[in-house]
Amino acid sequence: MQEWVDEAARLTQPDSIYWCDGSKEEYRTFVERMLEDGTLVKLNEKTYPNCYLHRSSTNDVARTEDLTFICTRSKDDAGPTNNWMAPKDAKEKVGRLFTGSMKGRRMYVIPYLMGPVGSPYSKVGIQVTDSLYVAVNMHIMTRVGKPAMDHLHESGEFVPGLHSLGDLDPARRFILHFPEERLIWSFGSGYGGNALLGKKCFALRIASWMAREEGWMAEHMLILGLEDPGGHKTYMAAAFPSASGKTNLAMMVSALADQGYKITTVGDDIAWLHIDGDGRLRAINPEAGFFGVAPGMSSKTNPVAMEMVHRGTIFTNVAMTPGGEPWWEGIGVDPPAGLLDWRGEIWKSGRGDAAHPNSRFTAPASQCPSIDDAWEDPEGVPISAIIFGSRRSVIVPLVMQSLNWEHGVMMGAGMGAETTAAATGAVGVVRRDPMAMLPFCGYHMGDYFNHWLAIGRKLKKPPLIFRVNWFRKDENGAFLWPGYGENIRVLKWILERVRGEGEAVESPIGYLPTRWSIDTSGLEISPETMRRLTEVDWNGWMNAAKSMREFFAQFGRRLPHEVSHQIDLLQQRLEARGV
Ligand code: GTP
Ligand code: SPV
Ligand code: MN
Repeated sequence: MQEWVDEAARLTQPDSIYWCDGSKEEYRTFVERMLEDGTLVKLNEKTYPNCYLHRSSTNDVARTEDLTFICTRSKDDAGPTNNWMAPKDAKEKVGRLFTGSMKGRRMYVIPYLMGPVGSPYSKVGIQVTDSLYVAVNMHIMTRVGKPAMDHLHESGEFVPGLHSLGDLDPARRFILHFPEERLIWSFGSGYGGNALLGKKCFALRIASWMAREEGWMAEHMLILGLEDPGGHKTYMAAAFPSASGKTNLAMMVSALADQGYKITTVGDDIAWLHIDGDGRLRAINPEAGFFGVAPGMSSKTNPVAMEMVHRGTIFTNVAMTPGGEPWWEGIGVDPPAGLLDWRGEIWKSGRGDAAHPNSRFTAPASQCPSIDDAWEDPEGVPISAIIFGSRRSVIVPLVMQSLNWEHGVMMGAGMGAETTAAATGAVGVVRRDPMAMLPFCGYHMGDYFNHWLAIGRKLKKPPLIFRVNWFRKDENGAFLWPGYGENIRVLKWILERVRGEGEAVESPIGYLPTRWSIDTSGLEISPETMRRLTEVDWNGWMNAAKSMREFFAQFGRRLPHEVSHQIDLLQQRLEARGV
């Protein structure tokens, strides 16, 4: 580790090197320094104690998928859905940018642990960075210092990550992964998934590669516990693309609380899944905090997260009221006069969003009111259902269940999703986003589907696989389903299916809930709306099947035959129904 840090310092030439210990005192010192130089603004101490606002550079506000590369020796190993550079070329090109990039700056060395202390599934990363903002965010998002060093003494393994802000020019921004070396290089961005290297770079891209080699899975999934009226808990994991509802589902306040259905939170973004001795899938949350989307969050939609972010939280690119409180679209109160937008300028209505659509909060998981008792269990929690979901304004029903594991893998692999502000580029465009991993799979997607199939074969008690869609719209563009806390009604049906109870009809696309099997008690929703939510657009599905087939074709020989077979079966079932 010392050798690697020395090497990084020789390349980037910082004025000094500081080794982070992860202590509260260190966090306070870093915050003080950033308040002095303006990197952070202190928020209202009475209503938001120990909360700060950071405004990032205006061209550095989201992940940049076009500047993200998988650098494998063979291009084919990165697959057709990843950007690729040869490792040697990447190191030459970006090595030039790193050369002397920390001159006049301090290098922070951050040893961090991904996963619970004492877990056989946890892994160590070392990030060096010249950004204090990154350092304090890593403090919240991971376990920095002693937990990492202790684990390192046992395992002797770590994933190094070199990060420098450079001049934040997107023309000189590169997010590079060398999975064969288990190495990360990130240059020219200070934002979220580009810069907090434990998150998407390590826990998904590098970890997905390690997971395939070692026989486990690294997935873009929340983990939640669903407690029934008898107090029995069932854990579920759900993969939704960025900004598509994971944090909200994981922290939902159940609309069926009076019946005794309750949600607890294990994780909101990433799951590492292993097969246990009984042949069940178990999940740990490798993170220690939440980097969540602010817009749309209110005491109505997500009271748990609202309570969580009222102390000890860092806000990035939200708006600020004259009283020093954070503000965003959908917070539930009108924008006050004198509101400063995310750039720090006086906001006027009609001038676009006050908070950036991808503005975020960073808060410790331990502070989450709904945190699950077992969230740091070294063995993880057993998973009974896997749920795929995405934004689809048409075609995809509120919920359906796959016919079996292979059908479920095809369902996830062919998932269509409308893009969001979490990455740069157009918003609302439909693309295929397999298992919500399109931007995060560190290897060839065809091999990734194969890995899912292989895991399925090894499981004695495989979780059931479902597809959900909270985002179907009517002809006026309004959401048909109320969403948020009402999503418990869908989870209740999923739980019943897991127990072999809930009613369903078999259809060409999977098992659908029967007319009355989704509990709508106490919800004002017309039978007509419910019918539309669960209605199947058969022609739409036939077209979707064709579009999936085209998408899968790019994987060539590496596409598992099981997946093409499942598409054949889907088309045959649709045809047999006269579509
Ligand atoms: P990442 O952190 O980018 O991975 O996002 P995420 O999947 O955790 O998404 P999050 O829960 O933060 O939600 C993103 C946006 O979707 C927010 O603006 C939410 O208010 C909105 N949203 C979440 N759940 C629902 C829902 O059930 N219905 C509707 N209409 N919107 C929702
Ligand atoms: C996502 O984009 O899926 C996120 C935010 O969770 S980031 O950390 O920027 O990747
Ligand atoms: Mn995410």
